[in-house]
Amino acid sequence: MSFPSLTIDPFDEEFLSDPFAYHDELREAGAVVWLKKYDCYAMARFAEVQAALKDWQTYISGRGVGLADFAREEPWRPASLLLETDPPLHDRTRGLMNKVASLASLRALMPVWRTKADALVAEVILKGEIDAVEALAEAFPLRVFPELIGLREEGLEHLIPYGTTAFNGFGPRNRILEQSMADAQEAIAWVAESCKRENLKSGGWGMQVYESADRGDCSPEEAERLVRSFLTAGVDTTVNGIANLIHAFAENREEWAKLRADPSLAKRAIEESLRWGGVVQTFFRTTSRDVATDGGMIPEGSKVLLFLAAANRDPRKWEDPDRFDISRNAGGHVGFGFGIHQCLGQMVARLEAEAVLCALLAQVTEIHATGTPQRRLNNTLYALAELPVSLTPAG
Ligand code: OVM
Repeated sequence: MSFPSLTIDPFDEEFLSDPFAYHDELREAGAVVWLKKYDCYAMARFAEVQAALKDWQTYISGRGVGLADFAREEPWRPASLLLETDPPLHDRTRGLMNKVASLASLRALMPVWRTKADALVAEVILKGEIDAVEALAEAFPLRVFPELIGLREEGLEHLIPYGTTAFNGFGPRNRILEQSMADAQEAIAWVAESCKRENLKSGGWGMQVYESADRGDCSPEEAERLVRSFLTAGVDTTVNGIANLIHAFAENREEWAKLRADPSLAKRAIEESLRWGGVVQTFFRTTSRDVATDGGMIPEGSKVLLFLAAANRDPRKWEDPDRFDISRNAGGHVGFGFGIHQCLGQMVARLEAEAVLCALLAQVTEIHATGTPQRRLNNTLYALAELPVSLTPAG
């Protein structure tokens, strides 16, 4: 074994509670390292992570993007037709989903989302001290996303627990995964039902996937599985993205003042929060061949853990990387991944964040922490359980 071998467990509770404390060690150890505990390779530097994400022929997704190798073990649910596939199948499914999840259909919704965010912030601001996770980060996506997809109203409380479990599912079968699986049985059944055509409203993105199937782009069975991708990837991610954004400003009050002085920085601020926050910490790939690297050879069929969040704070790429600085151009971060699998819903995520941020800008002069933020440990997401803040009303 020619690669540096580390005993570090990126899925243990200590690591997951404060992953950034360990990223330096991973990046400094080498461009490619060996993780003894899981018999897998890992990359944490920006250049290598980005290159691996780009090289989808070598670093494939079809054997799963979690620790489990689908060539050796059954996935816990039927594989995603987007996330856990390679071309040519991936290109077909991604192509039809790109048309459904178009920027054009989102543009029309933006004024509606802005009005809803304004109303939510107006409600919340009256309460003084709040938990921003529940009051804003969870509440806002749940007010807009189900409608976007065209979900039935009953059972929406299952969306977050389902996403939580799916993201835990990319890690090892540790206590975190076992517990969330046990908790999510009802949510899993509800999501499966919700993906069926008869449970989707016309006009929503869900039904549009079935209409794409009607045109011959995919089978009805594939449509059902593709709708599941929206439900899996679309909620716990944006919830934590918004929580992270508020957290960033609560911890860096001078940045909030800077944004208030120049609201045209809002888009930059969101991008910077995506770089800095590390909401999606990691994804795996599997090597399709022996790969020669400077440090040695990675054999075919190896799992490689890519640390997106570590890449986004790599000092080789970013100046003063741990600083949340809304003046910086964070463009090119890999928080949404890179290459053919780059997040399909990234514009939904950005527009949700923008709606909330603009509502806060209009109504709030100061955001400050009133307690210690609590983490919710997840094998993939750097998630917040609780974010106590007080919002000072404007005027
Ligand atoms: C999916 C999917 C896509 C992206 C992320 C994700 C749980 C799932 O297609 O099901 O995370």
